[in-house]
Amino acid sequence: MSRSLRAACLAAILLPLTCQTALADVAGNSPNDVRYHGGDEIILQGFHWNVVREAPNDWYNILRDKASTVSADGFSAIWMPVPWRDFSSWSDPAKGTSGGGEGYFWHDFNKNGRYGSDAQLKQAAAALNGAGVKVLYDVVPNHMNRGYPDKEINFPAGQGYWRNDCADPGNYANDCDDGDRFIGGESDLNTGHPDVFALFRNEFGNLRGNYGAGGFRFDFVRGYAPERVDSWMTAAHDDAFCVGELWKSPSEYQSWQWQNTATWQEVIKDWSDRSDCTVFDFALKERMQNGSIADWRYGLNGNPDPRWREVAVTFVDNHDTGYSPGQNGGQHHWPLQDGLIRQAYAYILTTPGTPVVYWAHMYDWGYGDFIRQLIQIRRTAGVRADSPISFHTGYSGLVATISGTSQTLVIALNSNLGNPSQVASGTFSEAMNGSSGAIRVWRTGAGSNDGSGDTGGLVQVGFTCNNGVTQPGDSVYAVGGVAELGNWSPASAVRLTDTSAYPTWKGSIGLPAGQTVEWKCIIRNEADASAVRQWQPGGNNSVQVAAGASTSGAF
Ligand code: 7SA
Ligand code: CA
Ligand code: CA
Repeated sequence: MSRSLRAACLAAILLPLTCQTALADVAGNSPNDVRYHGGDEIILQGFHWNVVREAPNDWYNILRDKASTVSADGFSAIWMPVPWRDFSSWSDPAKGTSGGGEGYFWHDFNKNGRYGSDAQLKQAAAALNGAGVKVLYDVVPNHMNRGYPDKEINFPAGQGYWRNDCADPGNYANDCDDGDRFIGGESDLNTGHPDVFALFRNEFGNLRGNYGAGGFRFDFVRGYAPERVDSWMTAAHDDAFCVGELWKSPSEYQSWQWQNTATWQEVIKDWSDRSDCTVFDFALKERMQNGSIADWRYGLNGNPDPRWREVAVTFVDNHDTGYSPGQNGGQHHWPLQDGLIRQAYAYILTTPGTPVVYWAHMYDWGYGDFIRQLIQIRRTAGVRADSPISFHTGYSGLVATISGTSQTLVIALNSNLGNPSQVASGTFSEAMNGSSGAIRVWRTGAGSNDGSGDTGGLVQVGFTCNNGVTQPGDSVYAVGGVAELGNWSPASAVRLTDTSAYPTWKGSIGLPAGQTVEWKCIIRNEADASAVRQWQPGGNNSVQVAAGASTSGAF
């Protein structure tokens, strides 16, 4: 924000709306009518594999209480666990794995499962939606635990409801299933049967109407036709966000299927074309696993065509591929090597597609501050699912230029690139320099040396507010005289997230280097930004912004 506009904002202090820096949540489908909710989403995976064992029957309460933090961290949506109860329990002695109850082997749509009760789910969904975080439910229409005793869903055998009702289940062409089987196939539902189709259509409508669904994550989509998903979305929640999990390598397709000799990108893009949903970018995941960092450009989100980039949902790891706190370390079917996790988050959070952050990385394993900073860089630059991206070879590692709606970014990961002017024109300032130079991000625009005397670049400043005694639902925020502190508008103030020494509140906030910034502590309601309970008394706090600076105030 230029100095003149900043001055105008200060003068317009009584009209905070003119200085809102919070970005609106854009809705609507893509130009090809894919349900990507405006292409400006940043998603948190709101669970890991072991939460039903680490926090049995309490996970919905934890999500309810975490809602304002998830919002303050910059997420616009959360991928919720499967809401249907699953009392299964299994172990595979050969592989030394075990589990059950996570929702993927559900037995009916009753919501009183191992994540918490129906009422607690409603509370969590209300808190998240209230904090501006859309709720995306994981749904599993391919199969169910038909063997469970007192189910509320009963499809009798032999009437076409099940895959194996129609013909020889081994005969791919003649069974009641328009997709792959889940393991043996005896649990697979025939989603083409009108009653089965209606069962799920009605439940998706119920999740929308009564559980605040802002969209869905479709599980095991290899197991049923993509057209089925499009029909369900059209009938139950047409312009909501949807994403499909198509985790199936080309070599897993039959030799006579075109996918067998196609690329991972072509396989998942075809699924998106037929479902009109976004799709997890397993093309990028495969390159992260098997390629060099320069090869990450071959993910779907790096495709030269924006119509391809914009349907990618990028991720580093999830509850299947990655580790999880607790039993067996989770499933870790395809974990990214630790040494690339920061580079991978730097990549997906500064490039096109819709990024997803794994819960354990954000809140269990200490990557939170790093990811928060990257989310702020993405938001400030206005990077979208379809943003233009160009890759620069001739340097080691990965170097790319991304054109956001507000700023241009240059990223250099594990690279010997010296500075951005080698690959892009414009005046850049450093936005991030991490992992001993292995992760560098520069940007043009606000904060750069635009001749207004700003010396460009944001540095992290430690903020402390003492004696911040608050009521539930209220938090302590920092508000002050620069855009990064909301230009004195409480609605754009920055929530301090570290309450480990309550009633002392702490936080790290990026501020323009070289400036003297005035600010105050305030106590504000999290959900209602206009409800300011208390301003810090006395004069303003002041800080000279430089690397390692810190500043404090007290009520
Ligand atoms: O190997 C990793 C990769 O290495 C790379 O080098 C490879 C990649 O191709 C290669 O290039 O990826 C391969 O391996 C992946 C992981 O298995 C495969 C992928 O296709 C393949 O290429 O991914 C598949 O498996 C994932 C777990 C699925 C993918 O969609 C699927 O494509 N993920 C989602 C699906 C499910 C199931 O809903 C969830 O599974 C995931 O969390 C979700 O994200 O009577 C019933 C019955 C019998 O039918 C069975 O025979 C019997 O065994 C019961 C018993 N089944 C039990 C299972 O054996 C047991 O494992 C079942 C009741 O419980 C468990 O199943 C779990 C599953 O283990 C777990 O991951 C399931 C239900 O609780 O929940 C989860
Ligand atoms: Ca949106
Ligand atoms: Ca199936």
